[in-house]
Amino acid sequence: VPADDTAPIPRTAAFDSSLGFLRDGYTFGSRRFQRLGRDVFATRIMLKPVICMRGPEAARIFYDGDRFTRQGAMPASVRHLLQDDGSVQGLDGAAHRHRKALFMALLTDPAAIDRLVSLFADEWRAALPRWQAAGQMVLADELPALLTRAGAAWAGVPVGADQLDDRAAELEAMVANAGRVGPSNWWARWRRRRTERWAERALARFHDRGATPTSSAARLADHHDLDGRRLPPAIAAVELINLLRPIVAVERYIVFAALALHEHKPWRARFAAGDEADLLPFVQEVRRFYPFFPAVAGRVRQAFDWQGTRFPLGQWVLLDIHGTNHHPAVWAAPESFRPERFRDWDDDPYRMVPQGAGHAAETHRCPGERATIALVMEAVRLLTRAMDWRLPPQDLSVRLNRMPVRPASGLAMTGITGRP
Ligand code: MYR
Repeated sequence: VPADDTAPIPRTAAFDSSLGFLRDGYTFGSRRFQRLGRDVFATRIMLKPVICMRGPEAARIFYDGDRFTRQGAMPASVRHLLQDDGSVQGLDGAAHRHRKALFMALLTDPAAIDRLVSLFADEWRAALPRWQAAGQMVLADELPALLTRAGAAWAGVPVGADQLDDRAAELEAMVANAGRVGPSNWWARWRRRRTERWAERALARFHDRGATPTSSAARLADHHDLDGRRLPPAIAAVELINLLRPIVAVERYIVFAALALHEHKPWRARFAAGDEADLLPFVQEVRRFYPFFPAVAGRVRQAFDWQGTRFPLGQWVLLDIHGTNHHPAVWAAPESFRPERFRDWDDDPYRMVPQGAGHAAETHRCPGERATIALVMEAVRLLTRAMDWRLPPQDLSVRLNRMPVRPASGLAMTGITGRP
């Protein structure tokens, strides 16, 4: 909590924090906010001056009012796997809102979410006999294929059995390598080109059919930008990947939800008994508590003053998302897993920011949060009511210096039996 938030922004003792960022990972910001006694500090990463901030007020400044652009804010290693040139994440202002409206329409319609969830549950139930026959499986290894098939069918570009493993591995590699640099990142980028070619071919089928587009892919193929033109095929392909890749990334929340069920057995028993009163609070707490996206980055496109400091044009800024979700002045006992805290949740869009802050239609906040929550809720139902399982001894550690991270073992489950 800032003692005097008009005093100049403190600097880290280190001239450059690149090594600290690699070493501390998700806790990079929190450690320094704590040490410096402010929710904002200045340092350098990769020798570039950066201002890091956390908390609801910082989230509001970062997300609202068109102050920031994502152009030039992320290193190429992240950008090419998660965003790519010409995609909705890189647009600003009116052009962004127009393209974003399509994503909002596709991802927030309750019927569309229900359809995605039921396709996912079908995939899960179809895999169950195989898991049961094997007596074991690694949850993190199984989920990408389930989510890829469900997501692709939902989007209207079904993936056949012959293509499923490749597409699932490519989409998962984009997520897994987003925070890495060097050969594994280049490999994921190289593989991504295959996904892009597949997506372009899949979308080409929708052109010039004359019918009203209904599926998400068809609507993407038919989308017109503000200039009145259809998206170039390469951009439409990137946007199709922007629908599918994050659906596969939900795997990470599902793995953490399973870990939470294992570590907090009373919740598992309650959901198994069919008591869903706290299912949404449980999933919200999974999204708050476990590490997913560490921080979002922006560059100032409209200079402003905040916290006694000028944020000049071009200034590089990191909003610490994980740190905001664990802010000790915002959350009681932030390091405890307590779904109860979300029972009377006021939906404050600047406090709970696992997928960004503010209002998704106007900002770069994720448009797929409701779909994410619905998928994780369904996964918890399946994990507690459709099957029995246990976690044999394994390495469940969550290494906070790996971004993104999941439990080291990926959650190896044994004793799998389906329930009627
Ligand atoms: C998506 O596919 O767009 C959704 C989420 C993917 C989560 C990946 C987390 C990446 C870590 C990036 C490090 C950024 C450092 C500022």
